[in-house]
Amino acid sequence: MAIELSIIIPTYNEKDNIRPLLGQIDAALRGIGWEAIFVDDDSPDGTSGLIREISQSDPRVRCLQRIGRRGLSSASIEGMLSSSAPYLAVMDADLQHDATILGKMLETLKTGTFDLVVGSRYVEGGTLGSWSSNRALMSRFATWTSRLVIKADLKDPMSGYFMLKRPFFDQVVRRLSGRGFKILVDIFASCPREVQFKELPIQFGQRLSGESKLNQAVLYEYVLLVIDKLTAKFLGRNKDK
Ligand SMILES: Nc1nc2c(ncn2[C@@H]2O[C@H](COP(=O)(O)OP(=O)(O)OP(=O)(O)O)[C@@H](O)[C@H]2O)c(=O)[nH]1
Ligand SMILES: [Mg+2]
Repeated sequence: MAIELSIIIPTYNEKDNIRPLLGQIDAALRGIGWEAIFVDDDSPDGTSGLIREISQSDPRVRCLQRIGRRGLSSASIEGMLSSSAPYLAVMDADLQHDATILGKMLETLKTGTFDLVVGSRYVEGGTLGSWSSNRALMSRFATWTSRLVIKADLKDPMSGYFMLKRPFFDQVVRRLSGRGFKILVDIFASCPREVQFKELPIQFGQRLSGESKLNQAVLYEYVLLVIDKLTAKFLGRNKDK
């Protein structure tokens, strides 16, 4: 079966989540040609070794191991660049992203004129799960700040779960900053035209295994991304004059 959809999954110390995640993807995408491209930043827990072991018996599974690098956005971009499928999805490895909507995301892209579909926690039917009020506040704050660089009325720009069409990716890829962990903000802020998008509700799951990588560095990198994009915006404007 031809590969129609590549699912890019950035990983850092997610060993125990890999097999359950592949099981969920497989169940969700019966009858669809898919592949999973894990982009692992040399996790000390041996995540890449396990993925390669699985690839031996399942050629739909691949591992792109990066050494001396970190960052979810650059991992996602490089994973997408390593695929030749017409549809590309990005999702977390920790089972927080509900794989059952992958089919619906694909269908939405195939039947509509959208460039991109987002799994959103902030549209009707979506939920945050059991986040602490601090964490929810931080996410709201980051979402609000993203308005500085994104014109679109995107309710969940912090989402790491989305699917897009390859021609759209090709259109934005050279403009991406690739900095930090918030690639959706990067994509929207880098697109030279209005992005045609749809948000589908997701119920954000609980991380069952492994540790969260959300820390101050993630916040710091996010602020740098916004500054980067703001600078580009102003420089671009000056050039137009
Ligand atoms: N390749 C790569 N993957 C990363 C890196 N940091 C995080 N990830 C992966 O990116 C995904 C999201 O990271 P999480 O730590 O789950 O971030 P989060 O979902 O915002 O935080 P929690 O809700 O606490 O889990 C997971 O699959 C991580 O393994 C990184 O530096 N490199
Ligand atoms: Mg997570």
